[in-house]
Parts: sequence; structure tokens; C-alpha cells
Amino acid sequence: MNRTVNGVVAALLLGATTAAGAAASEGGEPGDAQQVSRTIEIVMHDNYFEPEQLSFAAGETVRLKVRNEGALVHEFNIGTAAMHEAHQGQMQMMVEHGVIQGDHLNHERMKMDMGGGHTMEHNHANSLLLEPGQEAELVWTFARSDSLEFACNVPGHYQAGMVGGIHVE
Ligand SMILES: [Cu+2]
Repeated sequence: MNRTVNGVVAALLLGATTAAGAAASEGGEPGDAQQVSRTIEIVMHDNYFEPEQLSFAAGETVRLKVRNEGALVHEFNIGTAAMHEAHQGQMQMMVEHGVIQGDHLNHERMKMDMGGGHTMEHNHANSLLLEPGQEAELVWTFARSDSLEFACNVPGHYQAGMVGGIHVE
């Protein structure tokens, strides 16, 4: 891999770090499991979520239990439309580098050193990346917002309808 490509990847990962930082102020922040008021189950399909809308009270801490019942790798990500768009660039790189391979994740390639201490690992407080059959959860405290969405940013999935509204009041 040449330096130019490394530079592009590092820039994308830095961009993603900024987007995740924005999540803490725009969409809320990782919550304390002791404060959870309820558990919401979300199912991923190819390519939509069930349910398609979520509603929370501002300041509410919930457990979001996400299960992938589709045949493809899917993401669950809390953010604004602009944050999702920025993250889609990074997910595109993960596909181009063989980290996301349709129905599975290549964990070896995830650990690949991209230069500058960056890897292709998908570690974001506001997001889960799941293979078919996998289940995981996020504990999240929602901040008041009128522009939040939950979405899958695997290339093409958001555009195919894998996005839902989050209403926080
Ligand atoms: Cu998806």
C-alpha cells in the first residue's frame, strides 16, 4: 500500500472520530447500565429495521438490543443524517479493503495497520456492526434532538431504506 492511500484512510478515520465526538453532543452519549429504564429490541433485515421509528424522552437511558436476522452484515448507528453520510465513506473503505465481505466480517483485515496507528476496526460508541445471526446491545442516554436517525451505513443500505427516525422530546 502506498503513502497516498494511507493518508486517505487516516483522513477518513479521523473524520469518523470527529463524527463520533459529535454524537456525544448531538445524539446523546453512552449510558450507565444501572440507569436503564427499558430495553428496546430492534431487528435487522435485508435492508430495513423493525421497528422503523423509535421514541424516547430527553435524558432517558435505554438498552437497545439489536439482532441481525438478515443474510448480510448490517450496522446499527445512532446519528444525524450528516453523521451517517460521513460514516458511509468509512464503511466504503472497509468494503474496498475486504473487511466487510457481504455476509461476514474479515477480522484479520480489521486489524490491518493502515498507518499512523489506525486500523480498520469498527470501534464507535454509537454503533454496532453485526454479522448474520449476531446480537449485541448498546446502552445509550438520549439528548433532546429533532434530527436523529438510526441507520445502517454498509454501502447502499441506507439508500435502500435501512434508516429509521428517532424522536426525542
Ligand atoms: Cu445494512
